[in-house]
Amino acid sequence: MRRMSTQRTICLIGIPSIFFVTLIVLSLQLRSGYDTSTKRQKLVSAHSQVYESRSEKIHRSDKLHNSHPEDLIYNNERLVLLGHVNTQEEIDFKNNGDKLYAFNELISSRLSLNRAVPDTRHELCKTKTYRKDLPKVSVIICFYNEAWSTLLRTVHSVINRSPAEFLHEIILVDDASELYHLQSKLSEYLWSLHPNITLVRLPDRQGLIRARMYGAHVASGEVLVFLDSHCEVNKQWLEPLLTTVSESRRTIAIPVIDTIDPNTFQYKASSLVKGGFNWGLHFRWDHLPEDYFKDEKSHIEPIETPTMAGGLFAVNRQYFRDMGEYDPDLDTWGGENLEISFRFWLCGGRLEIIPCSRVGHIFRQRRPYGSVGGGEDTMLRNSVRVARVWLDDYIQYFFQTQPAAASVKYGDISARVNLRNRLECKKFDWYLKFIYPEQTILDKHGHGGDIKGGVIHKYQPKFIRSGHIRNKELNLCIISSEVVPGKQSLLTLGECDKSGSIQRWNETEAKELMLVYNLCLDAQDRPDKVSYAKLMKCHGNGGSQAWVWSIKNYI
Ligand code: UD2
Ligand code: MN
Repeated sequence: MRRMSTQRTICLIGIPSIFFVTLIVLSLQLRSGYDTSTKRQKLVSAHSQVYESRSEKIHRSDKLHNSHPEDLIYNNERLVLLGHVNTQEEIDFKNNGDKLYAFNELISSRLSLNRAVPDTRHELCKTKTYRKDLPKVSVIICFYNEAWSTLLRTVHSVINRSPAEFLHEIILVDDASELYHLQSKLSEYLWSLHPNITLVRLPDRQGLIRARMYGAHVASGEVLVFLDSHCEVNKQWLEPLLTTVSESRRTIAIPVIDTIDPNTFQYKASSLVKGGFNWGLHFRWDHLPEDYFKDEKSHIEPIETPTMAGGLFAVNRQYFRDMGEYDPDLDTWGGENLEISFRFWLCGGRLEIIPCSRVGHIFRQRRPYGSVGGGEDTMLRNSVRVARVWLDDYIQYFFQTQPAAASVKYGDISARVNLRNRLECKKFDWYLKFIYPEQTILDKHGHGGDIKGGVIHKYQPKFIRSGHIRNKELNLCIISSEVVPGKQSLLTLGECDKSGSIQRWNETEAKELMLVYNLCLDAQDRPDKVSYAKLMKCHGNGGSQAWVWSIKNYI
């Protein structure tokens, strides 16, 4: 198998330059009237030119690695070695990467664009065979100021690991990036890489939601697959997704999202979980009921999921269009994943996670870019639009959880309300009863209760005890800065204060230390081997979030 994919890669790169990269500049704008911040644009491009000249040399080392397609560097020890910095140039490069991308670009740029990743599928997946007449796919990757190495590794992995007969085209949508390396150098590179790559440059930044819609309008494959611009698809990732969408045109097929560590670039398997949400309309992962895996086969069967994380999925192109694509008035980032999930379930579609399809994604701890036009974070306004169109009376729980939402100006939602009527969608009550019965309703104090009539098998983290985490000798406690959505919280040692919620930790049965719902203490590996702890979304997989008590003293 390995040899076959090696040959394919070399052969694609070796074909002469009769390939064309279609450079499309779309002048059409879905929404007009916002101004791009030219000041910021100038700043960023001036910065990126300096950055580019410094980084040229380091990028050159890519070429060396690339001479070994399917390079086997995924062992963590070797990744740690790759993270070493010796010169000032390398230190600057790393610091710039942290700032611009919120991941360790130094390691990434030293890794092969064709690196192999561990095959994280269940053993039963490996014996599965797929039809030869699956539909053709347009893979759409939107990006804004993405690092060279991660963007291109996404593209390389798609080319290397997708059967050529199903890969109709790859569409890259540049959401008006300002970084220098994404200008002419990128189109030149793509020109020589694959015959069917289209690069769409948006004249003004649109945000990821409208950028995806542009991509979908340019696409001509029967099926669309969306990916973020910092992914690595795994072995046989495409066939299971295409099988699901071709057998059931109304189903959105979602791969299991494996984790690429933003600090070490280690590729880690994720366990099988479902998508859910809380009443603040934040996406969350929910555990499957304990008895779910009684039968071995359940490790490879599609899993119905109430919501999806948003970035990675396959859908029939025409059905996506008929179902109203996305709300084009959702800005920059956030909310569209719950909107499309609610809409598909309520209006005749469905969402399934396909365990045999795995795609790695860099989960970073902060978003390194601001909103389109430089305004506030868009998540709340986007969520208000979603809530007002879809939640019916349950919107009270959203307002109860997010009081600031009540006064947010959310624009005109009539087109989406009309869509809901036109598609004859069900009431939100139905979704809660039949698709997300695990969801709880809130009492007036904001505590959860059961949805009447639903089957309750929700993963409720069971708290064993709760309290401070105190260093006895120093008499100091672990304290988090105020938890603000979208912002990394700082953990420090400080004076113990019994009343302080930012220092009250809940120990769960799964050995997590949870601060507020869904935020857990997570052990981070650093290339220099000094581990430290951070507050991260609870992933429920144990590992870096499982803490054991010991009486040993560590120095
Ligand atoms: C998650 C999703 C993401 C999206 C988001 C909610 C996964 C793995 N990722 O956030 O796809 O659904 O939740 O909105 O499920 N981008 C643009 N223009 C912009 C900003 C971003 O094109 O103005 C691109 C960006 O380069 C990336 C993609 O959109 O390829 C998603 O952005 P992200 O990676 O910052 O979002 P993430 O993974 O935190
Ligand atoms: Mn992402």
